[in-house]
Amino acid sequence: MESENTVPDRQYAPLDESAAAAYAATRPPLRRDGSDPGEVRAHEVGDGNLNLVFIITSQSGRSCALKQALPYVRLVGESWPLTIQRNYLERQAYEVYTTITPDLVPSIYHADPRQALFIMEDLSRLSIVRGGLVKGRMFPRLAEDVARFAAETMVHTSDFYLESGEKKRLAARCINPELCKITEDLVLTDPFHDALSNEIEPELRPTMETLWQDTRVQDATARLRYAFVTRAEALLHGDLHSGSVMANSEETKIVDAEFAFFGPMALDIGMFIANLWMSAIAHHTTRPEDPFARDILAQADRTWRCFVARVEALLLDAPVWRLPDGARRDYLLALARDAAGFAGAEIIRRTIGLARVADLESIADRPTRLRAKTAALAAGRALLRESSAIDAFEAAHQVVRRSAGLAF
Ligand code: SR1
Ligand code: MG
Repeated sequence: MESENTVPDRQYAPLDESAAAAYAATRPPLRRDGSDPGEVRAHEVGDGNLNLVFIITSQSGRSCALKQALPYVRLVGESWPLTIQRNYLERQAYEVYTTITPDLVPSIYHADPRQALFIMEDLSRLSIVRGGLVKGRMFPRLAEDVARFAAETMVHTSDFYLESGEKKRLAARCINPELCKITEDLVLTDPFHDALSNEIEPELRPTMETLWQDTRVQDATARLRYAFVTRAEALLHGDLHSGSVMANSEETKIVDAEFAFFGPMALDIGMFIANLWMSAIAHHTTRPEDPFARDILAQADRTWRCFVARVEALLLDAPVWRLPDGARRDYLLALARDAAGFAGAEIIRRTIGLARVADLESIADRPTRLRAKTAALAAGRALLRESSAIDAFEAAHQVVRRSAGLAF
């Protein structure tokens, strides 16, 4: 797994809280126009799988966040080295996003590639959406904002909006082999065979054994993996799940863009909707009488409708390459089918693979958790089996409702 990118620069050293505070005290936004920020404190809050994240506050009342890549996968430990260059790639992705959807990404104030860190806006006013959904909190702008982010950033970085050479040069700058390999393995390969990275509760093993022998599932995942590794269509976030979105009732920010790469356009939206579906399944299983599951399902539905409406409008207005009507219809149908397929793979992975979701894992009562995971696996499997034949994404919603037993 070692490559030259995983060997940190000699200047690189992971920061602790006091070093992070000292570092930020002399840089923007805490030190602005030479002003003294006073006493500066840092608190490490990173609860993701990969990085250090410090929230830094100053006596002068300013605050910011500092994100630094660790040279290994935090979730697993130093036995799994990982390029710290991902921090540079993440910041570069924000630079592109800022030109397209500035209101939906954090402001970046300072970057230091040799230390594999950047300082960005403090987003403490927002909550990580996954955590909110687990607690039954609704985010009223979520569907519209995530759909707008996915549609706008994807289409604006595609051959429909960028001149051919410009698009290829941008795609070359966004090459992200090590993080793409994580997704190839953990999302599109390992969950579909008896891999060591999977963690399968014993009662679910027969379900997984059946899924591994399902040739339609194997065909579908092979097609998705092929699309993932070969189709450099547009700049994607690459890891757009509910843990990569922060929101409150007025605002949404997309974070954790270190998996950004040029890939198949349906990936981001399919992944995000899959995470809403898992939330709906978890809530429906734990509290079938509570309308929250139905409301989340409606948000998933709305996310797709906003997304596809925006994509279609952008395509009709494309400055570089405007598809004729028939080709545009084919393109949108392929987008819906691929999104449903990627959603299926994401659901299986987040249920039994590495980095499983709190939506399901946090269900403390074991029989209830197993029922929720069984419903999720049924939904993921049905999506994979049926996605290539759906005639619209709405059919994928029905596949999930039917297979997971979401009876509303
Ligand atoms: C080894 S990294 C595991 C997961 O963490 C990230 O947030 C991505 O989702 C990745 O797949
Ligand atoms: Mg992440």
